[in-house]
Amino acid sequence: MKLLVVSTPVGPLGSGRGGGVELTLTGLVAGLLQRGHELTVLAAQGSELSLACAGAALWTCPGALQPSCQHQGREAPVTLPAGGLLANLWRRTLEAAPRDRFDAVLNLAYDWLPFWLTPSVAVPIFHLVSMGSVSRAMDAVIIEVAAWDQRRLAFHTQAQAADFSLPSRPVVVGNGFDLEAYSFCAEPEPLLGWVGRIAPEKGLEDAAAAAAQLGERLAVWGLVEDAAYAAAVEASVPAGTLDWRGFLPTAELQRQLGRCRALLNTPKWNEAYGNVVVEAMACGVPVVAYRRGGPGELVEPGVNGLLVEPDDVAALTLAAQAAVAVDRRGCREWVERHASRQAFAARLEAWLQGGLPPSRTIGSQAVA
Ligand code: HBI
Repeated sequence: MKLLVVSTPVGPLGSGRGGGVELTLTGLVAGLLQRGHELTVLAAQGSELSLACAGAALWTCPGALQPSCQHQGREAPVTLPAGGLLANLWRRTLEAAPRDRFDAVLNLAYDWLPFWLTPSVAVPIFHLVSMGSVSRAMDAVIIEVAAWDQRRLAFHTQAQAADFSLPSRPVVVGNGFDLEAYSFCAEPEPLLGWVGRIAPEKGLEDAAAAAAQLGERLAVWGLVEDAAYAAAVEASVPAGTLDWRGFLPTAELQRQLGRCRALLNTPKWNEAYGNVVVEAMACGVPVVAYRRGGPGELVEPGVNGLLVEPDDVAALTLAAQAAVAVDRRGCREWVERHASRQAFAARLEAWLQGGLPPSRTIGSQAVA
């Protein structure tokens, strides 16, 4: 298939502002390229594609970055900044799709406009929904597409899809990672880890409290999206408990993350998937997570980590101690079975081809 992948308008690829969706885009582009599809990526000016995506064309667009939607509140109206990147991305998409004869457009933005356009344009637009329910405006437009043709939607986990009242069983595609990029570490240091955008919905304060309770250090990796929140968490535990490591590219992150004896994952919201959970397991690091959202579905107690009742810091602390009993090789093997790039791309291909009218080109030959 000839596919146009449209990225998130919150920031350029490679900046970390897109959060998990940047990793998802890299995985799906590289995976679909490996399966012989022809890909073009449309993203914000200043975007860079990783080496694994070198076979894809990269088109970029200028424009004012879209405000991140998960901090706007459930009743927030849809915003479209003047000279906005989102509008530019979709003007470019609607012009290029028929002209360059793309078989399908794959949207990764969690924004109103591309969902709203879907039933009204000839080119098949598919959406890999990147978050759970965040606002009434987004819920409404996602459900509108589902009512029109739910084959155009895919979700990362059942827990995420369950946020939306969908007419039929959701397509769940998980996620996919380049496992060669993650090296297994058999002998960890006495270090706990936490990875994610530093923002309230990620619940860093609970992991900090558990580490302080155990008298252990907690290494923290991620873009500080909310500085006031980060400062408040720092002040909530004894000095030296938190070891702030910043936002690192995958190669460096996995090298450091692999040394942790466990990752604490403390989402306060319905985390759609939990990339960091799989990245840790890929390095052999067991994950102690709240039984919530995607991580609640990805962690198999005793196999690749432990699950804890949400927001129960005392239970999180006990489980963080018990995590030493989880076999590190078993964590890596779980990822190889469920979250490789190849497995993800196969699920994506099945989803896209299942939603296309049979007459469109499948693979490189036109079919009758
Ligand atoms: N906000 N408006 C908007 N659009 C997005 O695509 C978006 C977002 N916030 C966060 C986000 N995407 C990604 O971090 C998701 O993968 C979570």
